[in-house]
Amino acid sequence: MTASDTPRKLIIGVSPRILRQVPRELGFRGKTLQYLEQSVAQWVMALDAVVFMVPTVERESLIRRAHVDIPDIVAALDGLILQGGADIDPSAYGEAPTHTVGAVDVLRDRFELDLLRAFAAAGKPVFGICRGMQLINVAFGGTLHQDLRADGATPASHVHAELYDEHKHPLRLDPRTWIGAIYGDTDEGWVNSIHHQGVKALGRGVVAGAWSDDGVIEAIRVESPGFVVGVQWHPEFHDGRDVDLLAADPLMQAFLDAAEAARGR
Ligand SMILES: [Mn+2]
Repeated sequence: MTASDTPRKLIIGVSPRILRQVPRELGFRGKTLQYLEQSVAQWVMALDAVVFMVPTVERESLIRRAHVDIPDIVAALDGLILQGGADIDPSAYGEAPTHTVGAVDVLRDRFELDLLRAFAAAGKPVFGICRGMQLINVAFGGTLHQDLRADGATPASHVHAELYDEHKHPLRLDPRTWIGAIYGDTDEGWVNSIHHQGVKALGRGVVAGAWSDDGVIEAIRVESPGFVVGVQWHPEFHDGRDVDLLAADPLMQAFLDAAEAARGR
């Protein structure tokens, strides 16, 4: 057996967060940063896949003239992870923003929507984390609560500034769904919670599979061939230190298994 007989490792793309107002002490005066919080990348690599960051292509910029575009990115990768981050501009789901919406980034919204639709159309898996899950719902025509509490969706807070990723709540899983199957030996658990928005109306063919104890949708899957899924919590922060929290690796393994299956087709 030679090196060429060894199948190459899966290559997973992660879309970056964008920082347009860079703190002075970091330098980069007047520049925009696209960045990756390392936990996501470390989580993927721990399960033996290669991770590349996929910088946002700004349509009006010089990069566009280099003719690198969505199909080139889809062709180069076996799967896509959409990270958490800023609120989605409500115009993406046909609403006017209320005062509860935080900073938005329309360019990132547009790029990630195009990217995820292209991966889904190519039959390559997409895994959305927090904002990424919300974006999947929006991509298929769903809507969001611009703020869960202000909308009256729940009296409980799904975000806690001081506790940050130590803020958690119980989760109920539907055993008949993909997420229920992953955690087959239990239909409940705990997850962290670092979000103030959430799914309102589900998109076309989007199915919920997990809910918080106060009824907020916490996991979805697009009901189509392929594997387009999202979770509202941040599994990349479930590092085993809090034994109450659902193990993260079964989720990532399911995503990588889907990427391997898609590669074989
Ligand atoms: Mn939550």
